[in-house]
Amino acid sequence: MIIMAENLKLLTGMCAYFEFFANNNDINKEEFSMTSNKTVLAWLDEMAAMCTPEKIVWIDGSEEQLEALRAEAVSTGEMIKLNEEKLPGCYYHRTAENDVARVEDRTFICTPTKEEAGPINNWMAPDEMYAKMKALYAGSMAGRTMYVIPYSMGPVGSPFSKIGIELTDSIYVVLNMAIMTRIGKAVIDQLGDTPDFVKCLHAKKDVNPDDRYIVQFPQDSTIWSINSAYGGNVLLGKKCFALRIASYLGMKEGWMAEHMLILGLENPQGEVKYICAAFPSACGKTNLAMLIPPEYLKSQGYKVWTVGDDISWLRIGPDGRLYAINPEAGFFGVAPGTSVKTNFNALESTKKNTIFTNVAINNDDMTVWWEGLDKNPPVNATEWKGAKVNGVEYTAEGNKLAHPNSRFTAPAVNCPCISKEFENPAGVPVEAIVFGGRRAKCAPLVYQSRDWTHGTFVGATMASETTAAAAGAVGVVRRDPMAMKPFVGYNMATYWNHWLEMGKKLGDKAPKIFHVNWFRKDDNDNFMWPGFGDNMRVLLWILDRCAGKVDADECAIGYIPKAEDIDIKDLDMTVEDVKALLTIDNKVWLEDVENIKEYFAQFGDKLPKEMADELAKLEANLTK
Ligand code: GTP
Ligand code: SPV
Ligand code: MN
Repeated sequence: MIIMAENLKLLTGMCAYFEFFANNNDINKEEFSMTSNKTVLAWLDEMAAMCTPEKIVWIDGSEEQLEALRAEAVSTGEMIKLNEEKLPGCYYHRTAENDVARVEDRTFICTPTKEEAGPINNWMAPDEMYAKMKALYAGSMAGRTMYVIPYSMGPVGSPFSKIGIELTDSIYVVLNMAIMTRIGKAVIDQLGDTPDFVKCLHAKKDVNPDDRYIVQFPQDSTIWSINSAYGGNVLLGKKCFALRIASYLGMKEGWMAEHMLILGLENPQGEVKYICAAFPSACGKTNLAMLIPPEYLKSQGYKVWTVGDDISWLRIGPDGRLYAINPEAGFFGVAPGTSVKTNFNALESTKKNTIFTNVAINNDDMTVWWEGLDKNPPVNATEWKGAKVNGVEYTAEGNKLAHPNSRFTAPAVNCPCISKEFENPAGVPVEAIVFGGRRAKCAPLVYQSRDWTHGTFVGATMASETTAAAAGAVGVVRRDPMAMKPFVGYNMATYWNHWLEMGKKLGDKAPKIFHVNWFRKDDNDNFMWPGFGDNMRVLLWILDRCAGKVDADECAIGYIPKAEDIDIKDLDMTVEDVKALLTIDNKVWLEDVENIKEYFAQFGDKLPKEMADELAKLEANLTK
């Protein structure tokens, strides 16, 4: 066995592989593993005995090892190397046609009781789910390699950070995790001998959608995923850990894990204020986080710095204020709609060391294309499902070359506007929290909540049209509290209560809470607000409110800007247009109130009294 191991080391170019063969008791496992942590090794043994991989490879995070894996993935066709001059270090990956988005109907929160998971999560008793999944995992990695990825969510060693270990049989997952998280030897060394890590198991198996399960066991800090090879279903550090498991840990430990971007807005005096914003999937977090201000503001010296584009972990700092870190190290961003004009910084971030999933390939020069990149689809194209087509004719017929949820996985360090606080282990102080969604009608461009409790209600009653980020119908309005509907790891009503508790601890140091809607439409179905970089105009109003620099009108739903306080300089808009964006149609809002009543009813007596009181207040205000 030792000889075989030696050969393998040679084969992999003498790189720092740490490996041992499963089911092989005659070798000293510790010698080939990166740790002597007994909890880790016992768990690894148990998982290997169940999945029976041919071999086990520890991921040490070295560039040599990752490069060898890229070469292997290219040799098997799992990834395609893109143009090294135009897109250095970039690769293409295509997933199965039935495996292109998160699967919410197959995602489970397995708490001991159904009540702990709450009415809007799928639930099964842990024992039952473990038994069901063990049968699926049995022998699932036969003839394959199990990779062991130690990873840290948050800077290694930060008091905010948490460690996970993902076992996976997919090189695509390893390479994505290497971009999205901090991985390797430094992480396992940080873990030391403690049992304090999240146990993550992923087997690609045969990507059979009927046996696909994405399962969180919050009480066991365990995540099991099987029969998918797509993004959020399998990059277990992301939604599964950093939101579902972490939201549960946060509730227990007094902090928060939220589906929020973090941006720093710098004014011409060089002061930077930080804003967190929660929008549902594919509703503009990456875009807002990397915003480029309109020309006239840019020339005055306004800038936006990106701390995070998807997830925030928030803790109360020594000064009593709320501090945020981005637990991730990369962006798993929506490709369609990303262009030089809409999101220059995101596009720049994808120019090197990026993995593209389910976009189209331009075969002439081995670069990538997606709808909205520019108006020139490649003639000699391969569409996302793998067929060679004339891209001009194909798109002219109304077909899409890239999947609507096609994505790029790009290292955060590539981003031209990455914040200098990105690695700060203490995080950044949060001035404002912004909720938002896609609402064609109803929600105004922006409004401010009266206080933290009302702000919690505003978050709890968020609704948005569904997008291609999750499998299922697109464009259907659904309630998505705090943009956490698919990501809360316990009872949503208990989660609202946790928000209220955090508010009590923060007291008058609590960030101010706002709601925005970039997606309001006129009667001709056109967006009424230009969006993208011009969203800066709304952010400035928000920060002025936080600083007490601008008045507002109190109305039924909270504080609304005076129309002339939203700066429309250089825009093809009038104050009347802004007024239209700020109108509140009581009839539409009262319909929403009825819907919220029904929605709240399912939480029974778990619903915090404050939420019921706020709803009654809203209804009274609207009927006054
Ligand atoms: P996830 O990664 O799924 O969490 O998505 P996200 O919230 O980061 O959304 P993203 O910024 O990737 O935007 C999703 C889609 O919304 C893209 O097609 C964008 O072009 C579009 N979008 C973003 N911001 C705006 C805006 O201000 N106005 C309009 N009309 N569209 C926007
Ligand atoms: C989202 O859907 O909110 C995403 C993409 O950020 S995924 O990682 O697939 O969840
Ligand atoms: Mn997201």
